[in-house]
Amino acid sequence: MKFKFILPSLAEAGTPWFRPIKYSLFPPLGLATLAAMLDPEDDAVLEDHHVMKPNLSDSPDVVVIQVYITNARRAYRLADHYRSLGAHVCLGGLHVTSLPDEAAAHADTIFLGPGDDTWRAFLHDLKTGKPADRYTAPARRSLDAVPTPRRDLIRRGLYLVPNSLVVTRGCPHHCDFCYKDAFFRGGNGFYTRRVDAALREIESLPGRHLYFLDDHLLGHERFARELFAGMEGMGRVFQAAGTVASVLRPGLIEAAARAGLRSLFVGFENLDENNLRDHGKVQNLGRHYNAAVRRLHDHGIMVNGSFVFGMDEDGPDVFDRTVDWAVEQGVETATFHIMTPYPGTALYQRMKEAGRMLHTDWERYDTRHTVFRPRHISPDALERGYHRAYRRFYQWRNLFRGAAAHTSVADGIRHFAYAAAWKKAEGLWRVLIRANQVTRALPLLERVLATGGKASPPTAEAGRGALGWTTKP
Ligand code: B12
Repeated sequence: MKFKFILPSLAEAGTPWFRPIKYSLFPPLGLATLAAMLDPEDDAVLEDHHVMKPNLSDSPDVVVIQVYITNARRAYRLADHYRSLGAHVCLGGLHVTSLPDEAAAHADTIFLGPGDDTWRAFLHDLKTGKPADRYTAPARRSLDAVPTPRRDLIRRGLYLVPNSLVVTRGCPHHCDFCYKDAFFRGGNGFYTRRVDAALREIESLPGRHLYFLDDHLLGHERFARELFAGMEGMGRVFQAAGTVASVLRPGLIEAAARAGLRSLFVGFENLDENNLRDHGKVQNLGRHYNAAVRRLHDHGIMVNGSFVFGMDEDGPDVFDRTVDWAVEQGVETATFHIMTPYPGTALYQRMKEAGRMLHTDWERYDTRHTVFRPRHISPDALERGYHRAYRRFYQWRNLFRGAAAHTSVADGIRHFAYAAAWKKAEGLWRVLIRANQVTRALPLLERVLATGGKASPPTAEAGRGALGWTTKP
C-alpha cells in the first residue's frame, strides 16, 4: 500500500522559502515514528510543507495528516482533496484531539491522543478490511514497543537541526494553558523510553549536535540521570527543555552538563507569582529565577527563556519589566508568547465561560495574536507590547548588555554570537533556506555550543542573593 504522511505548514506565508528560520529547524518526528510501524512492503513518503512544495498530483492509498491548531485549515483542505481522489484520509495530532468533531468532517479516520498504539491497531484493521472511523489512545501507554522514527524518509539537508529526538512523552505538570492534559487525557501524562533504547537512538545519529524536543527532559529524575550517565563520554552537545525547579535540583544539571547540555529552554512564563498560581504553574512558585539562570550559566549552559504575556495580573508595564529582567540576567535567547487559550485546555474552558474568547479563527491561535480579552490591557496593546518585547530584547544595545552580564568573557562572546545569529541574520537564513542548504550552518551552531561547558563548575545557589521575583503585593 502507498502511504503519504503530511505535515501542512503551520503558517500561511507564501512559499516555503520566505519563512523564518524556525520553520526549517526540525523534521516531523511524530509522522516519521508512525511511518516506522508500516509493513516492509508498504511504500511511504513524507512531505513537510515547511520545507517542500506540496505535491498534489499523486494518488496514495492512505494519507496521514498531522493537525496542529494553526495548520488546521490547510490540513482540512488537503484532506478534502485526497478524499475526493478516493484515498483513505487519517487525521491526528493535538488539534484533532481537542476538537474531534471538527476534524471528523474531513477524515475517514481520526485519532485522539498519542498515535503510538492506535496507529498500529488501525493498520491491523485496515489490512483486514475494517478500519474504524475513530481511535482513542488507551489509558495505559508505554514507549517500549514504539520504534525509532524512519529518518530515511527525512531529507536531512533541509533542516538546521536534523538530529532532533524525543525520549519521553508529555510532562509531569498540569499548567492550565498547556495542551498536555487534554492530549494525554484519561491515562499516564508522562512516560519515558527505556534508557538503553534512547542511548541506542542517540548513538545512531551522525554528527555531534542533538536537540531533545521533549517537553521536560529533566522531568523524571531517575530516567534523566541514567540517560545523562550513558551519554557521558559520547562527545555530544545538546539542547533541551526543563523547568526552573529541575534546574535548582542538586546534581541534576551537573549531570546534564557533563553529558553535553549546552542550552536549555526554560519555562519562566511570568515574573508574577499570582499569575503563576492562577495558571497552576506551581512548580515555579517560590523558585529563584535569578539563581536558576546563574546556575545554568555557571555550568556553561545557555538559557532560552520562555515568557507568556497577557495573564490577568499583567499590566502595560509587563513587557519592559520582563525584557529588562532577562537582559540583566544575561538570558541568551527569549521566546515570547501572547497567552493563547487552546481548545481542550482548562484555560480555554474558563475563558469561554467568562465570555472572554474573541474568535475561533484558529490560524491566529499562534501566540502572536490576541485571541481573548485580557484583564488590564487591550487586545491591541497586548500585541504591540509583545512585538516591542521582541524588538527590545534583540536590539543591539541589549544584546551587548546581555553579553556583558556574564562573568566570563568567553561566555559573553558566545551569548552575543548565538543571539545575533538567531535574530540578526535573517538575510543569511533566507539565502540558505532558498538554496536548500540550511544544514550548512550546523557546524557553526555546534561550534558555538561547544565553546561552553565547565569542567568542574561551582554550585550556584548558595549566597547568590535571593531575587527572582517582581511579585506585586
Ligand atoms: C517541533 C515543534 C515545533 C516545530 C513544528 C514543526 C515540526 N517539525 O514538528 C516548530 C518549531 C515550527 C514549532 C512552532 C510552533 N509551535 Co511547536 N512544538 C514542537 C515540539 C517541541 C515537538 C513536536 C514533536 O516532534 N513531538 C514529538 C512527536 C513524537 O509527537 P507528535 O508530533 O505530537 O506526534 C504524535 C502525536 O501527536 C500523534 N499524531 C500526530 N499526528 C498524527 C496523525 C495521525 C493520523 C495519527 C494516527 C497520529 C498522529 O502521534 C504521534 C506519535 O505519538 C512540540 C512539543 C512536543 N513535545 O510535542 C511543540 C508544540 C507542538 N508547539 C507548540 C506551539 C505553541 C508552537 C508555536 C505556536 C509557538 C510559537 N509561538 O512559535 C509555533 C506554531 C507555528 C506558528 N503558526 O507560528 C505547542 C502546540 C500547542 C497546540 N495546542 O497546538 C507545543 C505542543 C508545545 C507546547 N508544549 O505548548 N513547533
